[in-house]
Amino acid sequence: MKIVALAGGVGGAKLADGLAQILPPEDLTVVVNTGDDFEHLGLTICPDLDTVCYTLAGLANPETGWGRAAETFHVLENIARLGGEGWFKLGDKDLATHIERTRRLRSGESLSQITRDFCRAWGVRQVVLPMSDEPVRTIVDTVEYGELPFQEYFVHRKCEPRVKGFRFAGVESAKPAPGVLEAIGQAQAILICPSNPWVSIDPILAVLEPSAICHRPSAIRHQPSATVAVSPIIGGRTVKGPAAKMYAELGITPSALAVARHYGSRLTHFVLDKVDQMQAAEVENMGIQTLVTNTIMRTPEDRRRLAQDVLNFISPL
Ligand code: FO1
Repeated sequence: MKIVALAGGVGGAKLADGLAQILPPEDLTVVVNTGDDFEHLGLTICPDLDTVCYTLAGLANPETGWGRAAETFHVLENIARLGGEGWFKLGDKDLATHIERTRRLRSGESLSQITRDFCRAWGVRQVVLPMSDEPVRTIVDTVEYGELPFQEYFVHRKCEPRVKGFRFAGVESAKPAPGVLEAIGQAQAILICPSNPWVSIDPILAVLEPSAICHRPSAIRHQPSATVAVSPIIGGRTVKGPAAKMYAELGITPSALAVARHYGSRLTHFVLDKVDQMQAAEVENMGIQTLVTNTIMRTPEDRRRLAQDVLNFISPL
């Protein structure tokens, strides 16, 4: 079964890894958010793309989920000692990725080409695509500071400012990266990973729609048989990251149901955790089939089990 997974950072990377443990590599394409990319220390940093690639390559830091395993920070420590910026923790191995990617971007190569080559070098056999080769930058509108670039909000200010809204600068002129629409056209299902709906998945949807996955007759050519989302909100909270806080600050009670409503009529199927099973009926009332299962991914086996549950759920298609 050919699957296109839409993924942001750590949660998306974990489920993509679960799928990669089951599916033949040619059956999995991961389309990754680039809205939280930014320019830092003169380098182009693509955190979600790197998180997905490192995870699929078995190179990711198991404690943080982002960055490299067995990492050192000599370069950053020395930059900070010189008075430079040390708040974004770029490790020495990780820096090699950013330096080489930035060099190739500056010489005119596209992010998708570079990602394909890096994946080959790291032994990643699945297709990993940035959502777009054109820069899109997530801007977080906050009560305290007005608009903040994403990493300024997320890492530098530790998600503490209260959010009022989001925009994706550059999205109007950003096309899906080469291969994205083709993969969607051939997929039996689109899987929206348990990533942050506001800042990991919405930027991807903003690039893809209306041409790719909205369930309208005009898009029928590209329409996959199923669009399934896995809720990142479990018992009103997130395993990691500020999605629940964002829902609350935007006046929406954080819940799996809120996530299902967020994606709305795009969804044919929805996966929610056992602790939220009381919400399944209301999601079903929206005309969306539900699966209630364990969705927490602590171990590689958990990733595989959740991926298998999702595949079994949509496989009658
Ligand atoms: N997240 C943090 O909370 N603090 C960091 O210092 C940090 C550094 C970092 C370096 C490389 C990388 O690929 C990711 C990194 N992240 C860090 C994670 C990242 O900022 C976020 O998880 C994503 O942007 C949100 O999906």
